[in-house]
Amino acid sequence: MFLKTINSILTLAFLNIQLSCQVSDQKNTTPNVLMISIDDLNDWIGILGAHPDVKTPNIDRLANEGILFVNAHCQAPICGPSRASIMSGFRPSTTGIYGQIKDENLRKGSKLMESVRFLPQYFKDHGYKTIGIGKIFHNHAPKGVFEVSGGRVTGFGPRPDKAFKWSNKGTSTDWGPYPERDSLMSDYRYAYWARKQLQEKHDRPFFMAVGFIRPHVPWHAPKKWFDLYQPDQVTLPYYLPNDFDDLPEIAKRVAYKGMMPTTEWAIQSGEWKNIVQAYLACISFVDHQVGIVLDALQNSNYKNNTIVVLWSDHGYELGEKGSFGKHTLWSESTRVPLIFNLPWRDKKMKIQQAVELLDVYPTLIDLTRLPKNESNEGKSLVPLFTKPEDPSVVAITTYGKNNHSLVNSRYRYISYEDGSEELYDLKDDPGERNNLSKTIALDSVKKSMRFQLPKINAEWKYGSNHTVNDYFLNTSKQSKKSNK
Ligand SMILES: [Ca+2]
Repeated sequence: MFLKTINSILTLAFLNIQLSCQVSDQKNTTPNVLMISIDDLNDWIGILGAHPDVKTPNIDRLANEGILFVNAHCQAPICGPSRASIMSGFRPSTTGIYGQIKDENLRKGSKLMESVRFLPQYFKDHGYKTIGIGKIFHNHAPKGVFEVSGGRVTGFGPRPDKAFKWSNKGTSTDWGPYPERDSLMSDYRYAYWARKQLQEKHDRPFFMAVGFIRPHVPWHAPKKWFDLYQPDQVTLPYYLPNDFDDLPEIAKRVAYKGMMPTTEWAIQSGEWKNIVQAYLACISFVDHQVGIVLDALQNSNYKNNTIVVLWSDHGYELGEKGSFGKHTLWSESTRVPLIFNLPWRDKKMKIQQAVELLDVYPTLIDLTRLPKNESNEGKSLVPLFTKPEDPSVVAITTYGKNNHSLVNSRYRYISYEDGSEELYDLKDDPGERNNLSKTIALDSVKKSMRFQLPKINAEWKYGSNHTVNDYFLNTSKQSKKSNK
C-alpha cells in the first residue's frame, strides 16, 4: 500500500513536470493569431443563451474550449466605425469616425489616423506574416495591411433576380432561401481560402484574419439552413408596444430606421417569424463556415500554437425595440460574442465583467508578448484570466458625436448629445424597458457612470454639424440612391 502510494505520487509529479514543460515550450514559441470576425451577429449564439432556438455548434465549441466574455460590447453599433475602432485601437469619440467610411479614407484628413498602426500592421511590424480575407475593416482592408490578401467579393453575397419580400423598398434588406448551394456564397469561399492558408507552410508566425459577412442583410442562405428552423415554431423576441413612452425624443430618433421594416409592419404582414427564421438560418450557415476554419486549424501543424479570437462587429435588433437593424445604444445593438481560445490553456472560463471590442488589440499583443502599443485606448483582458473581476468597469458604445451608452455588470446608462439620459437596472430589467433616469434614489449611480463618459468628443471626421438624426437621414438617402 505504502509503495503503491509512493508510486502514485511519483507518477503524478512526473506528469506535472511533463505538463509544465509542454506549457512552457508552447509559451516559448511565438504563437500565431487567427482572428475570425462576423458581420451583424448579435448575442444569438447557443452558449450565450440569448435565443432558445439558435444552433451554433461550432462557435459554441470554440467557447466551450476557451474564454467566453458574456458581457462584451462594441464601440459603435454600426459596421464602419466599430471596425475602425477595433483595428486602430482608438474610440470613435477620439477619432471622430462615427459613420461609414471607406478603407482608403481611414487615414485621410486626420493626424491621429495618419500615424496609426492598424492591428495586423502592428503584428507585421513585429515580424508576423499578415494574411486576410473578407470583411475585416468596413470593406476589406486598406492597401498593404495584409501581405497575403484574398480580397473581398463586393457586396453581401449573391442575390436573386427578383426580390422575395423587401428589396423593392430600396435597401439590401431581404430574406428567403437563396442560392442553391453553400459553394455559391462568399463566406464559403472565405472559409476554404483560409483552410488552404492553414494547410500551407509559413516561414514566420502569422496573423490571419477571416471576415465573414453573414448574418448581415440580405438574409439569404441555402434552403438547408432555413430548414433547421420552422417559422411557425421559432421563438419571437419580446416586444413591448409602449416601450418608447419613457424615452427622450432623441432616443426615438436614433431608433428610427427609415429603410428597415418596423415591428408593427412585421406583425401585420406576418413576416416577423420569417425574418427571425432567416436571421437564424444565416447564423447557422456562418457558424458552419467558422467550423470549416476551426477544423482546418485542428488538422494543421498550427493547432498547438495558434490563438483564436472571434468577435462580431455589433449586435442586431430583431423587433425588440420597434424595428430591425442596429444603430441604437441598447443591448440588442451593443452586445456581441467575444471568444478567445488559447492553445496552451485547457481551463474554460466565462467572464462576466463588461469588456469592449477595443480590448481585442491590446489583449492579442499581451498574449503574443509583443511590446505594448502605447496608443491603444483599450486594455488587455489577460489579467481577467487569473484575477477577480470588477463589476463596476464599464463598456462604452458611441453613436454619432457625444451619444454614449455605458454598461457595467448591473446598469446601463445612456447620455445623449442634448443632455437627455436613460438608465436601466439590468438585474430586474435585462430588456431595458423601464427608464429609471429620473429615479432620485439612483442619482449616485448616474453620477458615477457620467464620470466614466469619454473625455474627448472629437468632431465628425467627415462633414460637419451632424446630429444623429441628420446623420441617419443622410445615410438613409444615400443608401436609397446607391440601390437604384
Ligand atoms: Ca421603455
